[in-house]
Amino acid sequence: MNLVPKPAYPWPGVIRRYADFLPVTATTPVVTLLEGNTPLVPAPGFVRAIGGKFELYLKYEALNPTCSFKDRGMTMAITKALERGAKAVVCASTGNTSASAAAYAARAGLKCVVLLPEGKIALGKLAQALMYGATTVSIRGNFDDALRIVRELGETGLIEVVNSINPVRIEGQKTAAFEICDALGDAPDFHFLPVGNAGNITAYWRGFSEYLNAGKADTRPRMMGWQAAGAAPIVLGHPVEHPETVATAIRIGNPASWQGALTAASESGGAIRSVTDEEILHAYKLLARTEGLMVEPACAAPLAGLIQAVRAGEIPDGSLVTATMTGHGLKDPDTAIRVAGFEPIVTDATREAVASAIGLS
Ligand code: AN7
Repeated sequence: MNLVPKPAYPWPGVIRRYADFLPVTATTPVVTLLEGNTPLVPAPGFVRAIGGKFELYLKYEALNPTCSFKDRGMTMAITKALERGAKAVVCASTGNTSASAAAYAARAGLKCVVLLPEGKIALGKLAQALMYGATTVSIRGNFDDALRIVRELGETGLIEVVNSINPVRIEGQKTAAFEICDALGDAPDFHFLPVGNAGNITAYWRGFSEYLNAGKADTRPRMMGWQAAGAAPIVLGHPVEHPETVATAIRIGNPASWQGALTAASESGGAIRSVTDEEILHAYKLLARTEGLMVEPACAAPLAGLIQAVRAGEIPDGSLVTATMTGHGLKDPDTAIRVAGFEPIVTDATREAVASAIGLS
């Protein structure tokens, strides 16, 4: 297979890096923004702050080209759409999928249509969809309504769906699990991540499983998936008609990959659980202040979950724990400014005034 990276690009993007594990051939027209290869950042300060005695590494997916993990799946979805000769793609989104689809479609020269729940999209994500030139439709409904409409549009055969109901999205996203194993030398003991439409937990479990089968890891982690309490259909065991949470990314009441999440949890000896918005916002701020990492609120769900698990004595001392930080904190500046807890101090433009304001005089 002639998928060898050009020397000018030390990191070739996830399709070329993991081609042996993906449904591509030498002639596949790869559309990439060189996504993947995101840092696995140690978080000892956060662990200390929550009273744990284990190692925690955060897969900081915020550093993908559109600042979320969606780019791993979208490089595959847009590549395969182009390979099949599609002219237009469509997705429903709580924000990050639309940002990613819009960017990769722009790069491929495809038309992109995104359906968003009106008023429930973080500001940065909306800015991305508009800037990349996607036809942006705000529907008077939630993500689940948007996904239903997208499925119906896809059935016309005139437009290609790039939500994670498109199986190649999951294929691309599993590469994050490969990278974690490559970085650590084996799989972790536990992996924590947020659950919305449940595509990512399905993808990680597939990735960890394929690496085990390929002899590239000796174990698989317990998969610990976290929903927001107001949008926790998998935990409750039934769809939620009106999901609500501050973590708008995971404001989803009827996840498409519901079964995949249940399989990941049960086969791995893990669990799908929920955390309240209050717990989410606490962990959101704690991470920023103990580690200098700003993530979007959805990423704080697994961190809040980790706090719960530590309190319950479920994380043995010395464990190796990883967690996916799925999206960048700058995507949702409104929430950050609203919950930060303080505002800029306004002073006259003199040394004396500033010194007095900061308590130096
Ligand atoms: C930051 O963009 O569903 O469980 O339409 O943006 O795989 O859905 C986003 C989901 C976690 C949940 N963290 O992942 C969308 C969308 C962030 C997210 C999730 C999302 P899945």
